[in-house]
Amino acid sequence: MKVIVFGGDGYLGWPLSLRLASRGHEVLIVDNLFTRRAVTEVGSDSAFPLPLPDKRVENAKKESDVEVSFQTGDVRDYEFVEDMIREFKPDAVVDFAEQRSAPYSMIDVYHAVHTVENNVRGTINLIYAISKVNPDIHFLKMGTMGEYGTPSYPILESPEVEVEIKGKKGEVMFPKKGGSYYHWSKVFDTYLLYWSLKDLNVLSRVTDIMQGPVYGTRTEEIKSEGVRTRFDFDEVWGTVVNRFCVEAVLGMPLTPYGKGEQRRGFLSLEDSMRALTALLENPPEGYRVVNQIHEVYSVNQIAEMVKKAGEDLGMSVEIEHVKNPRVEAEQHEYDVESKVLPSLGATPVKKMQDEVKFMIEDLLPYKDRLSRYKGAILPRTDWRKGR
Ligand code: NAD
Ligand code: USQ
Repeated sequence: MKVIVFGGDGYLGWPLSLRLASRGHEVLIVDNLFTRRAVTEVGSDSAFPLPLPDKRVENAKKESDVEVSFQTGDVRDYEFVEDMIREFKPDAVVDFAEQRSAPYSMIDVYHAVHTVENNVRGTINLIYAISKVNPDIHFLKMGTMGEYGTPSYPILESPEVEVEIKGKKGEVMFPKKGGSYYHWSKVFDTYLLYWSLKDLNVLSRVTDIMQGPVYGTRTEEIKSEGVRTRFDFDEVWGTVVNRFCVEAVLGMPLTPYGKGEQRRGFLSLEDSMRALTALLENPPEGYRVVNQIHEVYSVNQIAEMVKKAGEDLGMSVEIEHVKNPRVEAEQHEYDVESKVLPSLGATPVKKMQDEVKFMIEDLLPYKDRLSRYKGAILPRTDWRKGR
């Protein structure tokens, strides 16, 4: 297969590019390096030093014997996107090129607008470019489980659901409820994609995969420093498991927000890569929504797991709940249907309780680097007051 990975410089895009290339696919990465700049903007940096794109590509060849190409560019630039697709002639296009931090989208009006504009504009550009160049291209879009919110009803793996209103039945799009401007931008992406395929009929194969927060430092291809993927841990860009591991390494108390009973479906970086690869290698006819739900844990359970892993490694780890800066349910149902990935044989191979130990071990040699950004760790971005 030939695949363009838009957003391939990021946490998920880089390891996916390595994974696809190592399986013999031809990969072109396109990225405008936004996340590198935006993490600096909030006073932090990746836990592992990130080589510049050319060097990264060179390291991949040297250290992992994997060949990928890199093109700097912005998915918001329609002519550029269409040219890339016309010239490279991909079988599949992966779209990771989005502003992906919920707290970043809640900093102020400018960050909210940037998030929605960046994400939705990129999606529309890709819909147009694919439909114009070759509607048969498989468009794999990374959605997010957070599009659904935390409802009291089961979350089905279906784009539509039947409703009855005043005695009349009809199909509506599966209900969504974002918890940040970021999450709402993903909801809008989903609606646009489904409508473009089903009603406009300008796309023929779309996978909209909903993943929960991804954690981890390792994949099969990432074995040396030069090919590591970025790893964020500050209050804006770090996701909860990754943050807790860094807090443990720095001797800071782990920070469950509020009651800590919020539950999410977590998955390791390796399991995320396996799922995405299986979906790309098995494209759908039409529209496919995929819920990837591997390990459902509360934030409190994760804190306990990281504490135990740290203590097993001889560290002393405390847990200290902090006031929740977000607007979210801290106790809720989470009943998620997930049939597509198991049907493709993509079942989880990693367990969080093992992985967090490896993560702490991988992070320990970078303790001095991490401590430089200690001031960026405690939550400052409040959903109602901003930053
Ligand atoms: P990331 O920020 O590390 O990667 C996103 C990449 O896209 C970055 O390299 C960034 O520079 C690039 N980008 C952003 N806007 C762009 C633009 N306009 N043009 C070109 N490139 C652009 O984020 P990630 O964690 O790798 O997430 C990738 C995707 O997966 C996102 O769509 C995110 O919403 C989704 N997702 C992430 C997680 C998670 O836990 N990390 C979980 C579920 C879904
Ligand atoms: N949380 C804590 N303590 C912390 C950090 C977070 O208790 O120190 C809590 C949050 O309040 C939230 C949960 O952990 O309830 C998850 O937060 P997160 O920062 O790990 O994840 P989130 O903001 O939801 O976003 C991440 C990715 C995003 C992706 C999403 C999947 O950044 O790109 O879409 O996970 S999901 O959560 O399923 O929507």
